[in-house]
Amino acid sequence: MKYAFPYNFWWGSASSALQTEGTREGETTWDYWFAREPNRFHNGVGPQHTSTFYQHWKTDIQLLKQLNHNSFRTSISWARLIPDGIGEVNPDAVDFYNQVIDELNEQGITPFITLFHFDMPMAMQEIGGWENRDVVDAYARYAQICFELFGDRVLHWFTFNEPIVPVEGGYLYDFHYPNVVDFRRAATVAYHTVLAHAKAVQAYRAGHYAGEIGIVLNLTPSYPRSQNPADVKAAHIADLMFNRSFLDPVLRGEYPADLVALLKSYNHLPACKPEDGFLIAEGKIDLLGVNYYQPRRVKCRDSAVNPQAPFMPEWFFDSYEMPGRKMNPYRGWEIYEPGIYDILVNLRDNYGNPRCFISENGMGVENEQRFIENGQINDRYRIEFISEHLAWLHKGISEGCNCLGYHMWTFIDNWSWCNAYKNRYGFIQLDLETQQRTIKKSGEWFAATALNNCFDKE
Ligand code: BGP
Repeated sequence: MKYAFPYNFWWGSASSALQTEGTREGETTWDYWFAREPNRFHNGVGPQHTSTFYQHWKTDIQLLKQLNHNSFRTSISWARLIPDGIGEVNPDAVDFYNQVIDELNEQGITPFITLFHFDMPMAMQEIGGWENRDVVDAYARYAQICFELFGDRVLHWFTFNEPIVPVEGGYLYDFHYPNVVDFRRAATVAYHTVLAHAKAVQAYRAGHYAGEIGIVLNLTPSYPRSQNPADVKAAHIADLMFNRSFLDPVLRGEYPADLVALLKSYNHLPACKPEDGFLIAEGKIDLLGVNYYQPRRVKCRDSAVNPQAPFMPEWFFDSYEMPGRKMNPYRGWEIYEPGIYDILVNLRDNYGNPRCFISENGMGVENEQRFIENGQINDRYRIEFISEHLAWLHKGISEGCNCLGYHMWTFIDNWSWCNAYKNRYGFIQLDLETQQRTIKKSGEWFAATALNNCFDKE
């Protein structure tokens, strides 16, 4: 069958500043944490050793072109642009981002720019990070500076990438700095992130820029083990905590009433100010980026909660391993292609069918050198992964979902937070020793699909 996509469909990939650029003076939480606990990073590789985009941006953009990208998302590093978070703007950073943005535009690749992709300037973390409302204001200033500097040539802005992840990693589950385990603080961080988002949207609207502004959310659908009401309730609460805690404010301009009621009943609501509600309502977006990697499967808890244990989302559900599930064993994530369709249908039916696109989807695989044939990685599994997801996305579009594009994670193998270079995601193989870039089979497949705006599959 032939899967054809709408005219002007966005074909591209996503990356982030910290994971690709390298060579940075402004310190982030990642640099700080790595200096103290290098053992927490796979093979002791830290965030200064990434895929050298700072040096190779021009030739890398040529590679994007070879992959027939018409769009590409990356982020601006707040710590590179304003090293202490609040003070002087670094002119070298302005030059660098100007050059990247101009070159992308010149090559016919529309730049999509994220303002915050997990990389908090350390100076901001030192005063409390997202727990401190002063950091919200500092972020709003940083966003405004970016709009003023680059807003004439960047027409697609994203305030945050996966804002729930720093909440989960940094304040609940110990996989980001500052490694806190405390639900109330987590809720405050999430809440202040929504306020920061809304302030950036407000600043963007006030500046009357030509483009649009949105956010990128990892909408991990919550599937109940069964239709038993106890399982359905468990899935509903997981959905409220992990998806709707951001989705509802940015699309509806308010929090779900049952999430507020739940947190209130456990005395875990963050401190609010009376004017916050108005601000959140102003934070409604023009465009939603959806990152989709895996589903979340839950069931009702088997055991009673230990009242001595810290309050956690898992007080309300257990995770559920569906028999026969398909796994990506390297990342430990389930692969469930219909999830992409379910997300789009949910947006269509429950959120007014917003303009959206798949902003990340991808498959990290370990030790890909074993698949080299005639000097090239033959990553058939990745082609299968993409085409299966695209088939479900296509079905969504044919049923009226407003999905405008598909971006892969990622274009060149890059540094991956605590996993560093363990799992490779790129269309292009990176040789860590020589920094040489070689297109994988999946890159060729994607280039052909983007060029033809369609692909064939049985
Ligand atoms: C997303 C992030 C990316 C990227 C990707 C792959 O959550 O937005 O930054 O890292 O996941 O995940 P990982 O690197 O953890 O394997």
